[in-house]
Formats: sequence, structure tokens, C-alpha cells
Amino acid sequence: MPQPVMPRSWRVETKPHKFCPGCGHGLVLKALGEVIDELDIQDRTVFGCDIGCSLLSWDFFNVDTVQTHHGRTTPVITGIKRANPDLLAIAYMGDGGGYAIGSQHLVNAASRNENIMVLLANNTVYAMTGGQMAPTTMPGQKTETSPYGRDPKPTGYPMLGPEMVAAITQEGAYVARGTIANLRQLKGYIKKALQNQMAGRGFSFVEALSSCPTNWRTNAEETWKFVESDMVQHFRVGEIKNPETEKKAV
Ligand SMILES: Cc1ncc(C[n+]2csc(CCOP(=O)(O)OP(=O)(O)O)c2C)c(N)n1
Ligand code: SF4
Repeated sequence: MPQPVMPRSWRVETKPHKFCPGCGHGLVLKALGEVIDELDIQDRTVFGCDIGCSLLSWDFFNVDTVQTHHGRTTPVITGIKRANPDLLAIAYMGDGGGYAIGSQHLVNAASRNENIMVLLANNTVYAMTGGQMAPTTMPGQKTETSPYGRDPKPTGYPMLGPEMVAAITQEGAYVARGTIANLRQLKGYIKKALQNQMAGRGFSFVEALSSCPTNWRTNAEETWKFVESDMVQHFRVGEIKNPETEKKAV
């Protein structure tokens, strides 16, 4: 039987990977792996992963990898890039890591227009710790800590990360939101983000709408519906800032 083709930049001996069946992290990292191959940057890429399920990618790629404390991947990757400007520096994290505990790092790296890429998987929950409410949990969504559904009145509305980053960055930043439901498009955004860093223009941020069937407690059909139909009601997919085209969707 023909085997699925893995990106060259993947570390074959660590596959099958450690994510749960149906997890979106593997798809986001497949898109990233294919982009690393296409841009031929495997030898000069450094990949940082957060605490959270993203940490399960600590041995995912055949590229230099660092695994950081929760929420601290952005400053660690910033430091590596500043010390080694020729490297392509990628910080990978979940929505808890990027928008809760690490939000100050995201905001300040974006404001300083650091020449790094942040890739964030938004699965609307704190997955690794058992599915608690996250800044991205949607109104009415039931989680371990919002058993009756998230009520925006006391807890606020879901954080719109790419829109926030777009609002606080100057010229040179690239910002987009993709989804695992459209992997080709997501891959295109990741590619443009890395090309933006290669051109030295500055901060690049891609949020990927992702799945967590384990904590959502959804079967395959429900999982896909949640990603494809429910999440996009709150999180608009598309390119928000692109210095090449000056295209603005916000
Ligand atoms: C400083 C610190 N605070 C809290 C934790 C506990 N913790 C581990 S993973 C996590 C949440 C992860 O959620 P997210 O970043 O959205 O990633 P996901 O697991 O959903 O991919 C938390 C709160 C920790 N490890 N370190
Ligand atoms: S708990 Fe959720 S996010 Fe974590 S590996 Fe499993 S499906 Fe993926």
C-alpha cells in the first residue's frame, strides 16, 4: 500500500506523532513542514514550541528546536533571531500560550516589529491541561470551566488575535488567519509569513483555526463541523496585513 508522503523536514523516526487522532496540530505542522521544504530553509530554521500540546512537537522536525516555558516561546525565539539574524525563527504555540500567559510577549514583539514568525494554533481551549476555558472560547461553548457555556458578560468575548496584532503593528508586518479546514490556503499564509521574514520586513503572525476532539468530546463529523462552520462565525479567515500587496481586510 502506498505510504503518505511526509515533508522532508519532518523527523521520520518520531512518526506516528504524539497528538491525539483528529488533532489539528499535526495538520498545521504538515503545512509548515511543506513550506520549509518548498523554501529550502531546513538548514537555517529554528523552531520553538511552547508548553501546551504544541510541546509534543519538540522532536517533530529535523530542524534545530527549542522547547520553552509556557507563554515564553516568543521572547526565546526573538533572542535567538537577534543573536543569529540569518536564521529563520519560528515560534509555535496554542491560544493559551499566545493570548493568555504569553500575551504581553506577543504584543511587545509585534510592537517592536521583531523579524520573527509566530504560528499559533487556536483550538478554543487549554487542551493539554484538560480543556479549560481559554481567551478564544466562543460564547456558549461548554468547557471544563464553563460547564453552562461561556457567558461573555462576566468573561468577555473571544480574543481576536490577528486583528489585535494587525492593529498594533506598523508597516512590514504580515498577519493572517487560516484554518485546518483549508490547508492549501493555510500553507500559503505560512509561506508568505516566512518569506516576509526572509525579506527582513518584520513581524509575521499566522493564527490557524485548529481542532481538539479530545477536549471538545466530538466525533469526526462534529469535529469537522465545529472547525469548518462554528469557529468561522467568530474568527474570520483571511489575510489581514500583507506588506507586499498592502491588502487590508480589517
Ligand atoms: C507557568 C505555567 N502556568 C500554567 C501551566 C499549566 N499549563 C500547561 S499547558 C496549559 C494550557 C495550554 O493551552 P494552549 O496554550 O491553548 O495550548 P493547547 O494545549 O490548547 O494546544 C497550561 C495552563 C504551565 N505549564 N506553566
Ligand atoms: S488534547 Fe487536543 S490539542 Fe492536545 S493533542 Fe489531543 S486533540 Fe490535540
